[in-house]
Amino acid sequence: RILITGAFGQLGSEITDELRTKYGESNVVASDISKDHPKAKEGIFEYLDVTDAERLEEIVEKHGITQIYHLAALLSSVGESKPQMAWDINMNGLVNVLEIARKRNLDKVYWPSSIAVFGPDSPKQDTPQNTIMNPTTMYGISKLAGEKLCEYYHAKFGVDVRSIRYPGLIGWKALPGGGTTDYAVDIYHKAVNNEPFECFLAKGTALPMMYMDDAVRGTIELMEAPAEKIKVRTSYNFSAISFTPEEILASIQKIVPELEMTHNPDHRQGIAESWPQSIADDHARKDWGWTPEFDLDRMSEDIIKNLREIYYAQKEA
Ligand code: VAH
Repeated sequence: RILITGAFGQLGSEITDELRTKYGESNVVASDISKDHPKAKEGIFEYLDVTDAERLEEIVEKHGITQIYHLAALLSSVGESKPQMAWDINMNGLVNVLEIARKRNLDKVYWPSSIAVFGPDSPKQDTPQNTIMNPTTMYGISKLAGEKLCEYYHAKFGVDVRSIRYPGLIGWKALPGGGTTDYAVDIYHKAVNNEPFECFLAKGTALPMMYMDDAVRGTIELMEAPAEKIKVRTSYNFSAISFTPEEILASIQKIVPELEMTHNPDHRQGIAESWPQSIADDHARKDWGWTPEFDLDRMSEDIIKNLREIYYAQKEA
């Protein structure tokens, strides 16, 4: 049975739905720190603050958990406003999950890392799997430390923990929670509501990005791969597309020509500039057959189609 932490977050919402569809609702336990979320009524739910090791053990025991998808964390932008809390949640949450996996010999653990583990002196284009990594955000520091901790728990205790360095994830089912790539979700909502879009990043700021459908599929493919294929036990580089704000604008304008964008860079500009512009994911492709399916235009078509249905349904309601 699978436990998901951070199940109501941007990624958690989508992975929870997919795992319930794939393995059956009774085999997936969603947990989150927000109790009164509408998704708490869909399937099995447990309140969990991942820094509470006892509560985590109680849930694992009660439900006979054999796998944990540990998605609870503070992202890059919100992490810079509360760096001590970001370290506490991101690191102690992970320690608690790895410890329970070790003590109870769980089958597998999934834990997301990020391209935020790279810093200003990492190569900007086609950033390789192994290179200079001097992150300048607390989020990136916690992810880099987390990768080393995962590698240690696998080498020393045999914990089968697997990880992916996600680029910016873009989906329509759930809103993002405090990241630097959130602008690329917000722009679609403005497009379908015929509102002007103000971008918090400057023109020309390219970042690695991926459609949520690709990220969810790739994550589950990694978790279902035979253990002997997983050669990277820090975290796999993962890539699909890379674009600037004006490139995603142009893609959306093919469907919503009247969409307009202005720029008003804020503190997230500095974070974005410290990150790579594109990622080389040859190890994921070679070790477990990763291939993305969505390019920018196909992603735009899919998101706008789905958001229009949602907003239309809301107007009719
Ligand atoms: C963030 N969406 O912006 C996350 C992600 C690469 C970006 O880690 O913090």
